[in-house]
Amino acid sequence: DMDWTSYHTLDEINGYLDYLATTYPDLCSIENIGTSYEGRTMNMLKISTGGSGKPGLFIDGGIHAREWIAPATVTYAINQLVESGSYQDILDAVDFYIIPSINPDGYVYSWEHDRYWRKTRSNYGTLCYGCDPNRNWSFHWDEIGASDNPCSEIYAGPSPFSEIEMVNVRDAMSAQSNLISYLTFHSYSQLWMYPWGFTTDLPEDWQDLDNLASDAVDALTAVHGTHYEIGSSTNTIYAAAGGSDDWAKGEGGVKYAYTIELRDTGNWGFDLPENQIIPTGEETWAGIEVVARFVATQ
Ligand code: 0X9
Ligand code: ZN
Repeated sequence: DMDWTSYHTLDEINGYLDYLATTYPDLCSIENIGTSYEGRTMNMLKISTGGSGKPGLFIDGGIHAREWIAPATVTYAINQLVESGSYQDILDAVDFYIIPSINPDGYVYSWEHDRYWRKTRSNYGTLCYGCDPNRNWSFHWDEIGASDNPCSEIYAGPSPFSEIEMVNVRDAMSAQSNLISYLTFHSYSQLWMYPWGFTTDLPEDWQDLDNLASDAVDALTAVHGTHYEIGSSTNTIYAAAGGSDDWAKGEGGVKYAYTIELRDTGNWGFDLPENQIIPTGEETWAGIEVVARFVATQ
């Protein structure tokens, strides 16, 4: 079981997914999508009322280890969907694929050794450990905003998809045929961003992505008044190629791909106090709900 008054270990998060699959077997199932570099099992929660041909929504968090509010917010959203009993209409119309922590080795390292660890924990014979998993995807890999230095926090890795965790997530995404949207949760800065991250150019359908982002952020802000900015990631924060969002849209064919930078804007940064987990979950869920209801119409 789970609560949102404190941050939770990887084992606790995995335990929550197991509990859901056991408690709601007609709705929740777990799929093992592979193993991490250090040998941890990566589990994906599928939330589906069954049937075929439904539109899909893929959600992940924790690609960056120290961004603890991301897995917490993703599990909060799962709780709303599955345990509140309030969203049967959404559940009837949409299949959800959710992985709260897609960099499990890094997450454990940030708990046990270095609170501010960002990368994976792979090592290919160099002095430093880890690649930036959000510079490791193959779409325009290493073109801009990434480093070839293994000691850099934005090390792109020795090759695209060198990181097994990102291979696992890519394959899990590719295995779903009808994904309309991909939401990947980070912190911090309060931004709701869409591709591209490798160029200042916008996708040809950017207006569609901007419109849905606006609707989501309006709902988010209505909950606690939290201000978010919207835009393409290059034009909102910086250019950085090899992100999962750009891959989802550019190669994965998922039209509505978003990177969401959660609270705050830098006061607490990665050390967002635990008493902000629930308010962050509440407002972010309002945004996710808007996306889910939109996906249901597709
Ligand atoms: O740099 C990142 O990976 C993300 N910001 S963070 O501070 N959480 O590290 C932003 C990623 C935006 N998307 C792309 N650049 N593709
Ligand atoms: Zn991040």
